[in-house]
Amino acid sequence: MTLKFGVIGTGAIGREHIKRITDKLAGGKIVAVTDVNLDSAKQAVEQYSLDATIYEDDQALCQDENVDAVLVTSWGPAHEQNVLNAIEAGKYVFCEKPLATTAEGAMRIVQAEMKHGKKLVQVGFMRRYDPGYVQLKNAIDANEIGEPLMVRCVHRNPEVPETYGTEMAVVDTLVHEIDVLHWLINDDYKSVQVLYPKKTSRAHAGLKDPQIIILETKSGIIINAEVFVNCHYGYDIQCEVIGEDGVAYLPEPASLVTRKSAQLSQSIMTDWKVRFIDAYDVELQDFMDSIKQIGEPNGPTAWDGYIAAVTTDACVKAQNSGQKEDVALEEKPAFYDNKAAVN
Ligand code: NAI
Ligand code: NAD
Ligand code: ISE
Repeated sequence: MTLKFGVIGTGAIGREHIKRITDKLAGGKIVAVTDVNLDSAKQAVEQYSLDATIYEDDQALCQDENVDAVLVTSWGPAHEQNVLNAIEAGKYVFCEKPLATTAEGAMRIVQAEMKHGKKLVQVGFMRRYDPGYVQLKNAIDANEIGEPLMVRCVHRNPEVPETYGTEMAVVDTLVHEIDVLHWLINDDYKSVQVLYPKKTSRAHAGLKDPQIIILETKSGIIINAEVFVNCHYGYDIQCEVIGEDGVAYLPEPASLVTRKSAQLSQSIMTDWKVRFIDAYDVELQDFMDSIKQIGEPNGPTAWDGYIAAVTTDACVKAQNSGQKEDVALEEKPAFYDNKAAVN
């Protein structure tokens, strides 16, 4: 069985996912596309020689009977309505992060999915599929470093466009750490505080960069996360978990080491598309395979999207108040307790 996708948003990551579903992964096909910029949708169809219907809006795309699953790769503020339209049409939906830009928005999706009665939604938190993070999680779960006490992490981008504002540092960028870290250390967030170090001269006027975000978990683990999106030198993701018995590091991506002209060197990646390329492949393949095998997606759920949104809301509040802010989650509904296993 081929899973037929309708794509909402044919920008940077929309095209990356179209390409991998069309050329690389097994069992999926793009049959419909839309973008608020219709020219972009038309270009994507031409670029990848797709046999796909171009729709004027997301609602019409979701209602297409030929579409089994909707891929949401529009910009963040559009995701909530895109996903609600897909659920309304009873379609599976793979939504790039963030699921919604507010906790209330994410909760509306959770409620719509529960009302539908079956899991339809997977959120694009691809780091859970990255081999390095999986190794780190296995080490923590196997108690190799003892109880985790502290985490230090770094999320650096070489540069960002003028449209990237201070809030996006948490809603668009830190959201990856927010999702992967609570999964990694099996704990929930309790509070968050944001500090602003000296601003880089490379950040535009409306952006505070870098930022330090301090998250505390319910068991007392302190996470110190740096977001620095004009670091200039590369795309650099680091994570170090300090436990009672030892320390575990996220492996650096494999890279050739050279010795030349009295220098020992290794290159650093510059592009998110390349840094997590395997994880994007595996997450989308898993989405397709689990729908075929167990009738529902098996990856990060709408509830994970809700946890991320509550936490980013608290981070935005902390950005503005300068104070420690609470992360207040609703009780997890039983609907999200049982994770079906892929055979
Ligand atoms: P982009 O700006 O290149 O593309 C977004 C596209 O969506 C544009 O073509 C825009 O015209 C279209 N669009 C916006 N609103 C729309 C709407 N309401 N209906 C239909 N089309 C709409 O952005 P990019 O970089 O592709 O990011 C898209 C999403 O993917 C974002 O949510 C971003 O957070 C996420 N993303 C995730 C990454 C990851 O590592 N998982 C990496 C990059 C982006
Ligand atoms: P982009 O700006 O390149 O593309 C977004 C596209 O969506 C644009 O073509 C835009 O016209 C279209 N669009 C916006 N609103 C729309 C709407 N309501 N309906 C239809 N189309 C709409 O952005 P991008 O870099 O591709 O990012 C898109 C999403 O992917 C963002 O949510 C971003 O956070 C996420 N993203 C995730 C990762 C990741 O590592 N998982 C990486 C990059 C982007
Ligand atoms: C982008 O949307 C992503 O998701 C990238 O992974 C992240 O590094 C970047 O900061 C975001 O803007």
